[in-house]
Amino acid sequence: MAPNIVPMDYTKDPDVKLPIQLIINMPELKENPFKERIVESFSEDGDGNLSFNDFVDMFSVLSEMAPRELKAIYAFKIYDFNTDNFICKSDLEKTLNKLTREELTAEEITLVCEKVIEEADMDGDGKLAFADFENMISKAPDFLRLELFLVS
Ligand SMILES: [Ca+2]
Ligand SMILES: [Ca+2]
Repeated sequence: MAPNIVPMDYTKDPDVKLPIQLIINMPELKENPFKERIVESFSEDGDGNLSFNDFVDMFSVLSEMAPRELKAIYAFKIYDFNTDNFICKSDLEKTLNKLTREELTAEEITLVCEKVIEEADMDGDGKLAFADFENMISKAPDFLRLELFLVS
């Protein structure tokens, strides 16, 4: 997986971090509208730089072979733009804008978000906790298909 981008001595020095700018420009991620969020979600130090282990985790979750439950956990993190552990209306609007590559109008996005939250929000607090999110992806599995955006 992009061995040309990993420095030759990388595996010998596990403390080396791959900077986010390098990763989001990899051919596998370059066209992905969620690339910054994906990398940030796998970054243990939280600033978007990846250790070798983070890097390997990222590609295993993005692969088609990844277990559904693992994909769900990371999809939730990726779509939670403001990292408050809930997917609120503004997170969902950003997600839908990216998923639809900004082909919908602002009004259409708002309508879809309201409908999705209304249907998925089981405890009625107006935002989606992980359990609500699982409910949502059981109805709209496309939200889980992170590999859709991987350019191979
Ligand atoms: Ca959030
Ligand atoms: Ca809720």
